[in-house]
Amino acid sequence: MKLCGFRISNYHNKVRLALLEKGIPHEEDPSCFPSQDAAYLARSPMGRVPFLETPHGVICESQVICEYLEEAYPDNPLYPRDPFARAKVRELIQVFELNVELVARRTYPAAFMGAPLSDEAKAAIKADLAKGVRAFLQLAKFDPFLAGAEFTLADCAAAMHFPLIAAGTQRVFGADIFADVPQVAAYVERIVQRPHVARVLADSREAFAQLMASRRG
Ligand SMILES: N[C@@H](CCC(=O)N[C@@H](CS)C(=O)NCC(=O)O)C(=O)O
Repeated sequence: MKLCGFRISNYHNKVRLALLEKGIPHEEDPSCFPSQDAAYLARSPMGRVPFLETPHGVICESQVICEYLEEAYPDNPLYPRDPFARAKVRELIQVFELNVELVARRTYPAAFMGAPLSDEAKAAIKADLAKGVRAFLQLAKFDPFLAGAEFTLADCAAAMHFPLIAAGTQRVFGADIFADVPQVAAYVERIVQRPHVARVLADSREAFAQLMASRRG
């Protein structure tokens, strides 16, 4: 089993964290970067990271990969047993990723690569984010984990997405979109106490610093 991607990617890190939390032996190829080359597209049809090489073939899409891991490796579960509770965790992940992370993602080229972003585009992102954040906060429990009493895949996703969303929106709007939500700051402080979360985030920061240094050089 090989996780292919790069450690700056929050979606790569979400899967890496799930692998570590579940204790699944794996290799990592942290040198795969998004590409539209035919050879890369054969492994990752949208040319994105992450993808997982398994003995049976390749799987892309972080959530699908995590669902596969959960089914193929039932030990150390990252979903509750009860079907309704499982659905609520999936709902939380999907609402967060589709309506918050994917919307905040529209700030990343401007925030991290100096790309232009018009005032109209900024206003549209802000309006879409307001809807997504409201929906997400309606569902999130923070008690103490995102979906309630147990650490779940929702935490694997959120623990990796929050820092990037914070950095992107801070740089583009001058304030983290969650700045006025104290439950989020408290949650982030709490979740980094978990050794695997701390390790994956530290590796991500190191990879980001290396990328910046290589660009300067
Ligand atoms: N829905 C995908 C999103 C993955 C994604 O957006 N990956 C980014 C890096 S964090 C990427 O490869 N971007 C390049 C592109 O979209 O062409 C997943 O969950 O795996």
